[in-house]
Amino acid sequence: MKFKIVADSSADLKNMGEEFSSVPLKIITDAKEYTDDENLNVEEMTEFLASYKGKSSTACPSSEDWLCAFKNAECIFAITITSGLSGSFNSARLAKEQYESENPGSKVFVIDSLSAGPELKLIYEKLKELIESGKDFEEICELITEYQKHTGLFFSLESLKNFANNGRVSKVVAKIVGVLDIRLVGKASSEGTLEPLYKARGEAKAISRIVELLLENSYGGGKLRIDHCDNEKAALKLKERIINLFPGADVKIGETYGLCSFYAEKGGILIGYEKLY
Ligand code: X90
Repeated sequence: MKFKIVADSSADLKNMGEEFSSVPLKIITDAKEYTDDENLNVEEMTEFLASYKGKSSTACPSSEDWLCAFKNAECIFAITITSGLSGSFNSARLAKEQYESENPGSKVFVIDSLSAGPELKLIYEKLKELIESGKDFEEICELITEYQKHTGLFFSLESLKNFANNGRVSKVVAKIVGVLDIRLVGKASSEGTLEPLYKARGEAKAISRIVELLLENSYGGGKLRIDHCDNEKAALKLKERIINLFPGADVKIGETYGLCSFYAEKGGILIGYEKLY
């Protein structure tokens, strides 16, 4: 196989065909461990976690996990969840070193998404398009790096419990949501961390705020990908607002898989979008 795209499971991509592999992260509790692969029953996991009182955490893939996914390909693009919050990027980089030295002539380009969920989907789609257009490896590396400068991620979260319990946001920030119907609207910062922007009371306000943020951040009707955690209603509402503003916009709705469901929690929505500049 000449080209292969590999992404960790934070990309919410599964079963994308032979020239793609997803490398699972894990969701760990004292009682059960979940592997975020195509066999995971996300609904069962979220239900279990909702009533589970003990400790829970997540684990990134090892470099061996990445290595396994690279197998038999000559040119590989590996997309990771943000290095600002996870060790996945580091594991992928170690795997790249090993794969390239064990398979002379092979090339691996590791892409730190500085994001999660649907922004990785955009990177995946762009890579696929570039590969299909017949560009060579080096050219694709340059073009995808440029593309990443023109994509972003917003989110609306109803709870930050799992983020706080895992030391990935402060307890102070976590406390402002989860009460009185408050949602935290924010974005992936340039360092790939959670940047709180706005406290919205009620879903309608959160959606309006996201629309404003998109416009302020040069969204102009390009690709927009919404992944929701058990909240299709909000995703559809947001889609409708976008289509009203930009009738030709390419908007798609998907679901969060295991890892993003664990952190985004029930009701959370993640929005990856293309900027005009
Ligand atoms: O290595 C690990 O154990 C994984 C840690 C992942 C922590 C971040 C998960 C983010 C999931 C939630 C909202 C979007 C925030 C984006 C910030 C860059 C998605």
